[in-house]
Amino acid sequence: MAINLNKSALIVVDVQNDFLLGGALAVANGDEVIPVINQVQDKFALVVATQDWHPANHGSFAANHEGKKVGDFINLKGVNQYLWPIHCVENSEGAGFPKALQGQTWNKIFKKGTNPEVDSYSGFFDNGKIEETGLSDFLKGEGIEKVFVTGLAADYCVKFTVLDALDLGFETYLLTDATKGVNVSPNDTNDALTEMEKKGAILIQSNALL
Ligand code: VGL
Ligand code: ZN
Repeated sequence: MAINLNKSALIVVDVQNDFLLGGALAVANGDEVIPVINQVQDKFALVVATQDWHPANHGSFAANHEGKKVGDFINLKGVNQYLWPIHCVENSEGAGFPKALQGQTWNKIFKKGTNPEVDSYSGFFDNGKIEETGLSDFLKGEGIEKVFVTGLAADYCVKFTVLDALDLGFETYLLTDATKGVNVSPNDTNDALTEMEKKGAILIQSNALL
């Protein structure tokens, strides 16, 4: 079964050093997505990436809240916010893309999480749905109707990117072998896959595109 990639874009979510082996918020086996993305991206006329890009004073960092530790929750401007270790600080090595990931041909990179007062899991909107990153308008302006989502983390930024893509009217695919989850709780990635599928995402393996 060949999937028609006309009017399709690949979205590479947050494949950044801090989410990879040795990084500040390493996703178990996260590095395994790199060769899969490198291989599959050649099939797409349009490839975009998102980049978690936080100022040092970002409200999602436990270290920025006295008496709080990683894994605690706070109310951040009305949004229940899980507190993370310091990660993907703007212009840091950890916020960069790994050398092994071939990003030379990407059409555009969308930074997110730049506002210290709100986190931004989705590549489309912040978690308060106040501001857009510009990704939706860019894709629609390019005539894109289908998106294929890859990257990290399956249970956070990938999940919310997929759910928003569906809300925005894109036919949305998740490449299951091109994503890995954080699993703050052991079943989070499985639950995320189920939630995405229930909402209408089509789960495929990358070899369906090769
Ligand atoms: C992410 C937690 C915090 C992600 C970003 O890219 O999934 N997760 N910031
Ligand atoms: Zn982040």
